[in-house]
Amino acid sequence: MGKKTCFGKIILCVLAFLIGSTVADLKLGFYEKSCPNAEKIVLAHVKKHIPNVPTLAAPLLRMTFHDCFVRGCDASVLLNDTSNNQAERNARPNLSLRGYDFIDEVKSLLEAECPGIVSCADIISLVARDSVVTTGGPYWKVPTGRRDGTISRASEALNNLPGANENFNALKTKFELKGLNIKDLVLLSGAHTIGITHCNTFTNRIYNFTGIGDQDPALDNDYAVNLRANKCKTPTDSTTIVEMDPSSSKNFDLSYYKLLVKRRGLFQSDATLITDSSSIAVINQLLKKSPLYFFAEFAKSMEKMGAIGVKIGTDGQIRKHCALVNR
Ligand code: HEM
Ligand SMILES: *[C@@H]1O[C@H](CO)[C@@H](O)[C@H](O)[C@H]1NC(C)=O
Ligand SMILES: *[C@@H]1O[C@H](CO)[C@@H](O)[C@H](O)[C@H]1NC(C)=O
Ligand SMILES: CC(=O)N[C@H]1CO[C@H](CO)[C@@H](O)[C@@H]1O
Repeated sequence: MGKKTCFGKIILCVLAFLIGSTVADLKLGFYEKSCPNAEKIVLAHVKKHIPNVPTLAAPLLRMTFHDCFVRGCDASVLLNDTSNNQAERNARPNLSLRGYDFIDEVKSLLEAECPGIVSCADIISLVARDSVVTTGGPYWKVPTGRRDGTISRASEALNNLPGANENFNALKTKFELKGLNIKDLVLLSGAHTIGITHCNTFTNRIYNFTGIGDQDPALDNDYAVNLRANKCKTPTDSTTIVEMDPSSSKNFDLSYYKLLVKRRGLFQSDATLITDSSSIAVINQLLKKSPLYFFAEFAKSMEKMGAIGVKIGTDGQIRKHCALVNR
């Protein structure tokens, strides 16, 4: 961030500095001495199971986003409710966040190998990367050494996680608050090249956009007609599953961006990426180049996201069970 922008946005700059200063403290192969097989065990478990359930790669990738945007990448997303606290995983945006069991399985294997050493936060990050790679997606570096948080609040998930109906400025602000820029926003949204959603995240766009029974003019008409006829047949459907990138929802490729420019982004948060000139520039650049360029740029943004607000050194703890704070 240049000096000029810093003067206007002192708070963002301080944040960016704080985030930047912790990046250096995560390191590749953090468990090399303390638990030499840790990363191999994670990869082996992913390779053994994800090919049988390839649709799990998407929610595991999404989990890093939901973890890192709330209190930093500290596995706060995995904590269970307690008698006097509603945790992040029970906040509305978690709807259908899946893969908790998978993370728990990996954690059990690692606790058996080296008790109390490998954090749940690192497990989330490693599992996401390995799952995406195993299904043919991009590789990114995952420096480790994150420690686990002890606090998880549903209200913070609601405040920090962007919603499917947010506009460009809202998304931009939420990403900036995490030290991520417009390019990161466009690239990370590219994760919607895999995975699924439920009708209720976008039915407003096809049934009742402004409250007069209309559809979102930003959505391609043929696409809207098709969604109503074949997918979300009623305005109240909340169970039918829809791919964000139909026909290639299992492939990590450029087709998400191809759809965006055809006005077929499924969420408003996707569609809005073609309403800003610098965001459009990033999309056009991606579309001009090969998928490998997308992979390389996506990797950089994932590395940035994976370093948000991490707890290191003696901060936090290494949870024994990912859903519970150590007693
Ligand atoms: C830019 C703001 C974002 C918004 C508003 C958003 C919103 C959503 C919503 C509403 C869903 C569907 C949930 C459901 O109905 O089950 C979803 C799915 C998904 N999101 Fe995002 N998302 C955003 C960014 C990201 C980022 C940064 C990532 C990861 C890098 C990501 C990865 C995914 C994946 C992989 C799925 C599919 C999950 C599955 O198949 O279960 N999203 N997102
Ligand atoms: C955490 O909550 C989930 C969902 O309610 C439950 O299945 C699981 O057993 C809980 N984990 C622990 C360790 O209490
Ligand atoms: C659209 O939304 C408005 C305002 O919420 C509601 O009064 C109306 O009944 C809805 N119309 C349809 C066709 O669902
Ligand atoms: C997977 C999970 O924990 N889902 C929860 C998300 O939040 C809703 C409440 O808003 C719960 O009912 C779900 O169980």
